[in-house]
This record gives sequence, C-alpha cells and structure tokens, in this order.
Amino acid sequence: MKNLILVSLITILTACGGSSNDIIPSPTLAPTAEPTAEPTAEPTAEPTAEPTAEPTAEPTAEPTVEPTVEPTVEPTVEPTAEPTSILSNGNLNEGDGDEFTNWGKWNGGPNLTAVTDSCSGRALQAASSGGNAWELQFVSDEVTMVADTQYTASMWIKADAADGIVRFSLNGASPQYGVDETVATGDWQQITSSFTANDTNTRLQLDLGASSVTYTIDNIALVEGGTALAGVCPENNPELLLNSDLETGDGGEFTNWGKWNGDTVLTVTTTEVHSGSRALQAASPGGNAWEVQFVSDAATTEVGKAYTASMWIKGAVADGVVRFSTNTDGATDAQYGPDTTIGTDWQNITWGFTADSTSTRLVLDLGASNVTYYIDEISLKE
Ligand SMILES: [Ca+2]
Ligand SMILES: [Ca+2]
Repeated sequence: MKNLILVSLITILTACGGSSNDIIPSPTLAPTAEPTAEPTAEPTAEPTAEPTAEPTAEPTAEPTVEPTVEPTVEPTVEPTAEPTSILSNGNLNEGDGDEFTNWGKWNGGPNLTAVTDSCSGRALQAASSGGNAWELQFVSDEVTMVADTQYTASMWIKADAADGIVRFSLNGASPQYGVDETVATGDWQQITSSFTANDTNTRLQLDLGASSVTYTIDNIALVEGGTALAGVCPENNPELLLNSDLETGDGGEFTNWGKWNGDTVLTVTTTEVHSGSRALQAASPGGNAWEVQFVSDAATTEVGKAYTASMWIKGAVADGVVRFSTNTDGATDAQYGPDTTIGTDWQNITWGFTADSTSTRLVLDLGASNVTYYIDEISLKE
C-alpha cells in the first residue's frame, strides 16, 4: 500500500517536473475510531425477601380512662322559639264555599259562613241570635295534647255590636270551659284562654251562641304553655268603602257605587267573581280613561294621612290599562294613580295616596283601552 502510494507520488512529481528525491510529508490519516461495545449490564438478581413473621400483637388492655368531669358550661339562654299551634288550618284560609278544612260546625251551622274581610284571606263569620253559648259552635278536628300540661287557645275576633260574650272550651274526656270573654266593637282583637289538658285527644271549641252579635273570627291557635301565640292582625284597619265586595245591589246596580261615565258598559257579572256571587263587568270601548268611571260613595278621610286603595281585577283580554283616582267634590284637585296594565288572571292592584280632603271618593278610571274587565273587592283603607 505505502509502496503504491509512493509510486503514485513519484509519478505525480515526475509529471510535474520535480525531482523524485524531494521528500513530501505523507498526509496523516485520520484514525478511524473503533466502536466501543456498550457493556451489557449483568442483571442484578432481586434479593428474595425473607418473609417476616407478623408479630402477633399482644392485646393491650385498654387503659381505663378516668372520666374527665365535663366542665359545667353555663347554659346559653336560647331565645324562646315562638310556639307552634297544634291546630290545622287555624288561619281558616283552606276550604270551599262556607266550609273550613279541619273544622266542623256542631251547632248553628247555617250561621257559620266564610267571609274575606279578615286578618288574612278567609275568615269565619258567626251570626249569633243569642241563646246558649253552645248553640253556635265551631269545632276543630281532634288534636293530640299532653295530659296535665297547660295550653293556651287564642283567636282574633271582631264584632258588629258591643258586649258579645264568647268562650273557648275543650272537648276531651270531660269538657273544660274557658271563662266568658266580652268582645268590644271596632278593631280586631285577640281573645285568649288557658287550659290544663285533661285528655290526650280533644278538640278546641268556640262557643259563640250567647249573644245576639255577628262576629268575624280568624287566626285561631292552640299552643302549649301559658302564653298565647303572638302575632297581629295585619289588616286591622277597617274598610272605608261601603259594599266593597259589590254583593249588594239590584242587577247591574251596585249599592254605594255610581257610574259617572260609561253607564251602559258598566254591568254586573255573576260568573267572573273574585268573591261572593257578584262583581263589576266593565266593557270599555277604548278612549279616554275618564270615559268609563265607577265611583264609590264618599269615605271619611283625614287630611295628610296615608291611604291604600286596592281592587281585584282581570281582563277578558290582556294589556288593558286602568288607574285609580280620587274625587273630593271640587274642594281639592283629583289625585291620579299610575296607569296599570291588566292581564287575564285575577290580580290585586293597589295605589297609595295621601288624603287632601276630609271626604274622598275612590274612582276607577277604566276607559283607556278596548277591554272588558271584571272587578271585585274594591277597597280603601288607612
Ligand atoms: Ca284567614
Ligand atoms: Ca263580590
């Protein structure tokens, strides 16, 4: 090989005209690196673990813990929760017609009827002609009581005449009679009576027959303990409008109400009523609000006092616009409530205003839209 290279070099040099004796350093060949074999790792044998015998635990005797005397916590006085009445439907809101769910009429039934002039929703009207207390009796379903425990019955009541006598009684193993209570006229008042139960099953009775008085009764309660269920009658303000429920009147006329405009479109309905059997039907042709007007008799109002007008109303079709206003015989300007849009379901709309006269008529301005309305229970209260 070297000889061959040398011969080749001499040949080249001769060809170039050089002397064959000129020494030219032979080029150094790059050493070809021999590939180093990767050492094959010997697999290390996994040491076989000697199974360690599970030590059998010596049962350790439970150390007898000396009971630590619980530090005596000062009892935090829990606010006394309002007791719950054990009567069902004590607010008398459930029931059809003149019936009250969970309540019975044991004597004088026809004189025990439902009304809506109440603390809340429906109430009981008891028209007593005077006689024995038990001759007009409104009686709860049977309730479970704890014998020898004190209970307190209560009801909200108002009367149309003074000095009506009513009482509670319990109808258990042997009857228990509460004291006679005298009901004043005027606002709703709460009457209470406490008993120590002598039976586990009994009924609460309202004995209303003693006097010739018509009562309205709502929110009847029976609670454990000597204190009556608290609470107020939220609608303790008397209705200022006469014939507010529109039940009184001949045909399309409504006692205590006038038709100032739109006489021919203001009639009675006996099917679309919110309560009772009569309501106002107002078939407005559409125009100015005042062109269909239903107006109450004047109510006594106090200048500067706040009053709330309300009514139940629905439209045969939606989107009719109505409003309340006042009329005060020209002594002062009329006041106008906001335009209110009426749907096709019964709704209670209200308007609050401050009286500017001692005598105020409530006016329903129904003429704005071409809509037939049904209206019931028109109210004005302080
Ligand atoms: Ca009620
Ligand atoms: Ca009615």
